Amino acid sequence: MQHVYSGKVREIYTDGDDLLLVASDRVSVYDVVLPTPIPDKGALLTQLSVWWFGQLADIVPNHLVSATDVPAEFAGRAIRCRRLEMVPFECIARGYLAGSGLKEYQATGAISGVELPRGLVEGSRLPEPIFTPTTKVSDGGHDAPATFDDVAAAVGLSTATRLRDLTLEVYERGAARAAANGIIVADTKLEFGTAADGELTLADEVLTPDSSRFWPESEWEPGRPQHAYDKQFVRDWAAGTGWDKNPPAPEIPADVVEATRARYVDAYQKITGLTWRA
Ligand code: Q0Z
Repeated sequence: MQHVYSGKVREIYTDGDDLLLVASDRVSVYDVVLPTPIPDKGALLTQLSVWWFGQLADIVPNHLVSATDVPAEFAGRAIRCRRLEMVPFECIARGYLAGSGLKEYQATGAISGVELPRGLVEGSRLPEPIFTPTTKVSDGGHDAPATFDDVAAAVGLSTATRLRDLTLEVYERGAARAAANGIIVADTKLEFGTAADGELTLADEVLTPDSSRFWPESEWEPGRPQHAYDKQFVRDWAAGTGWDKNPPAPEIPADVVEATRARYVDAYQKITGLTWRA
């Protein structure tokens, strides 16, 4: 087993021909990783993603090999997956206006070349979900918007069309399931790759609160920043500490850790209908 990549909160190892994607209990705010872990966060996100792979299997094949055949030290919070030739774009679907999409809309009236109606505000629901890919920036910088035509120029029109259709189909399936249980999925980021047999394959993690914006439906109010389903307690606490958002971040108090863990459990349970192990 060889460690090949560290993200802010996840790691990648190679194991023979396979990859192991390992989710930690680390949490970040304002792009800074906090020193205090959220117990079970890595397992909750991994198991939610695994559940989604099963739910979405009729739409698109995925990279999952096993969620149990992983080293004991990573049990529950890692997957074994097939190593793919990755598509060099993040495939993002948006149903609501937030984040970099909001910024782009405010500056240009469009996101990734998709024209939107005037008068939308932060948190607005879009007339219909849209495909807003970004190019991956390798050195950890922020991703840059790409248009559908950029994707088509890189991978061909038929693959680009398939990526757009799959991304929107996965988003619509996921957003509908979450909405039925009080969670808005404002947007989601998908990664695809090509398997040895040439099949377009869903990779990475899917429809988790780390790869998507989850909002509590009961608190949705367009015209202001929305409350994050998972990290709102950490954000509110961080804002109240006077911390300047530069590393090192302060330790998270126990009550904020517990409230945040409860939100990850709640999102897992609401979406899957399963009970999280105690
Ligand atoms: C996913 C990422 C993570 C940091 C590479 N099946 C695959 N084949 C080849 N490459 C990847 C995958 Cl999933 C791949 N990422 C994203 C995941 C930590 C970055 F766990 N990078």
